[in-house]
Amino acid sequence: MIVEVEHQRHGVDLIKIDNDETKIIFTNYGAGIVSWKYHDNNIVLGNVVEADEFYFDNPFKFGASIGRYSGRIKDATFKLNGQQYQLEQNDQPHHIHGGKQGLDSKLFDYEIFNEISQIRVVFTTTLQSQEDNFPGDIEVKITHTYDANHQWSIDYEAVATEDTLFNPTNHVYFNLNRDNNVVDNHRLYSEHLNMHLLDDQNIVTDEVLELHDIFSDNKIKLSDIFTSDHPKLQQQMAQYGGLDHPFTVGNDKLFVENHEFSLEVDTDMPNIVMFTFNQPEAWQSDFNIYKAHSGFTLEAQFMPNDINIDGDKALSILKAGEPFHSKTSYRIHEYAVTGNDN
Ligand code: G6D
Repeated sequence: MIVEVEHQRHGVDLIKIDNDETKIIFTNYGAGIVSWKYHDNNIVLGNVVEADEFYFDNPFKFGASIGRYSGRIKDATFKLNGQQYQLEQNDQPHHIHGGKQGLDSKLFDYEIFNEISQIRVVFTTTLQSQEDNFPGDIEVKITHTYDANHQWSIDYEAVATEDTLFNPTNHVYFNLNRDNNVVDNHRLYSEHLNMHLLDDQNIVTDEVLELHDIFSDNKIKLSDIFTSDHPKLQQQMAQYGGLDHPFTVGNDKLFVENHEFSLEVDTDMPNIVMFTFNQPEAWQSDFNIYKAHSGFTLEAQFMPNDINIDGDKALSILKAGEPFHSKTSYRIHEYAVTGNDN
C-alpha cells in the first residue's frame, strides 16, 4: 500500500492511500474522509475536485469527525452531577454536532504509520470547555486505519479533565451507485432494524418500529421505506423527506447494498443514525451539486439526547480521567450482479 501527503492551502493536508483496487483519502481538517474509490467509482460523497475551500463551507459535514456530541441535545441544555449546562443553540432551539467549535472544525495533528497490510493515520486534538461550554477539556485521538481487505476502521480514544459527555461519530455519506444516482435503490439488512421515531423537531421519542415486522423482504429497499403506506412511516417520511433516524441493529452489524457493492458496518456503539441527505437546498454553495437522497450517512453513536433521557445512566457520560475507546469499521465488498435493481 502506498501513502502520500498533499499539502493544500489553509493548513489542510490530504493523506492519500492507494491499495490498487481501492483508493481512500483522509484529511487533517476534521480528521475526515474525503473520498473512497473502488476502481473509478467514488462510493462516498466528497470533495471531487479536492479544492481546499470545500471543507470550511459544508453544513452537511461531509466525511468529518463529529463531536464532542454528535446528535441533537434537546433545548441545548443538560444536567450532569447536579449542574445544568447551557450549550450553543445551533439547531434552534437545540444543539447539534458539538457546535461551531466541534471536532469537524479542528485542524488535527497527525502521524502516519505504514504497517504490514494496513496504513494507520493517528489524528489528535483537544476539545476545550471554554470553546464549547461542555464541562471539561478532552484529549481526543481518532485513528483511521485502512487495510488490504478494503476495510476502513475508526478508533476513537479520549480522556477528559472533568466528568463530561462524549459521543463522537463520523459524518461520511455513502452512495454505492456508479452513476451516483439517488440512493433509493440501496437495501438495508441487519438481524434487527429497530427504527427510533422522531418528534416534529427531530428529537428522538420512545416509539420504535421494527422494520422487519413491516416489510416482508429480508433486505429492505430504501424506496420502500420512503413510499411505505404504514401510517407511522408515512408520517415520518412526510415530515423529514427520508431517513434521519437512529437505528438499533442486530449483532452490531448492518449491511447496505446495491446491485454492485455490499457495505458492511460493524460498531461497538449502540445506535446508527441513518440520514438520507433530505434537504440539500439548505446548502447555498457552488459546491452543492446534490439532490435529495444523493447519499446516506451511517453515524454510529450513542442515542442522541441520551443525557436528557437517561440522566446519570446516559452512556455518553465520560468520567474524568477514565479512558474512552470505541470502534466502527466500514468494509466494502464487490457484490454478485443479480440484475438491475435501480
Ligand atoms: C445529521 O441528524 C442530522 C441531520 O438532521 C442534519 O441535517 C445533518 O446531520 C447535517 O445527520
